[in-house]
Amino acid sequence: MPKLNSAAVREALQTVPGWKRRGGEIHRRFTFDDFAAAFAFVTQVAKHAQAKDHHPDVDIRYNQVTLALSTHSEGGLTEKDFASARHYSTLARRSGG
Ligand code: H2B
Repeated sequence: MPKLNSAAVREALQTVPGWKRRGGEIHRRFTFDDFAAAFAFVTQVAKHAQAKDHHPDVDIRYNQVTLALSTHSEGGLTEKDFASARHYSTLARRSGG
């Protein structure tokens, strides 16, 4: 899967509200009711990451979860990262995030 150029990244970012670019990755913070809800979300994220063999960086702070995505093998962002971001946004919405 090819690395996206800057113009393609800007276009792809429009499809993932709330996600921001930071260098060669995109990140978003999700807020839940409490730690249990945040952790349950992360469990769903982990299942998807394993299924797709594409793993986000995960930071959990009580009820806040920050996910960061990049494609290490390409040294930047690919459509894989944006597909994952869209999925995680949907999962979070369903989990009250
Ligand atoms: N996750 C992410 N985010 N980027 C990768 O390039 C990547 C990954 N590569 N998960 C996968 C695993 C690779 O290391 C394995 C061997 O398929």
